[in-house]
Amino acid sequence: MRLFPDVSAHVAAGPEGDGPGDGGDGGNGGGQIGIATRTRTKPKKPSQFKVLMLNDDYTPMEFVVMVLKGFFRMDMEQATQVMLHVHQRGVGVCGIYPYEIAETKVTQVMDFARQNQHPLQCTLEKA
Ligand code: TYC
Repeated sequence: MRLFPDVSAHVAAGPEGDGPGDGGDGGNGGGQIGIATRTRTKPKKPSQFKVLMLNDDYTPMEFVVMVLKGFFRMDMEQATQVMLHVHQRGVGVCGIYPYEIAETKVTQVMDFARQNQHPLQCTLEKA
C-alpha cells in the first residue's frame, strides 16, 4: 500500500519559459513556481467500502433477509446465511462498493428499517 498520494503533475516553466536570453531559471530564481502540465497516466481506483449490518434484539429475521435480498442482490440462501452470521456474531458484511454506492445502500436500508419501525443498523467501513 502506498503511503503518499501519487503526485504525477510536474512543475514546468511559467509563460516566460526558459527561452534564450531569459536567464535559464524560469524567472523565479530556481524556485518551484510553475504550471502543472503532465496528466495522470495511472488513474486511481476508487476506494472500496464495506457495508456492514449490525445485530439487534428486535428486528425480525425475515425483515433482515428481505433487506439483504432487496438491497444487496442476494438470493434466499445467501441472505439467510448472512442474516444468521450477523445474528450470531454481531456484525456482518452485506457487500463492498465504491463510496457513493455504499453510502446510498446504508441510507436506503436505514430509511426502510425506520419506515417499518425496526431498529436495524447499517454502517460503512473502508475495505
Ligand atoms: N437478532 C434478531 C432477532 O433475533 C435478528 C437480526 C439479525 C437482527 C440480523 C438484525 O442485522 C440483524 N430477531
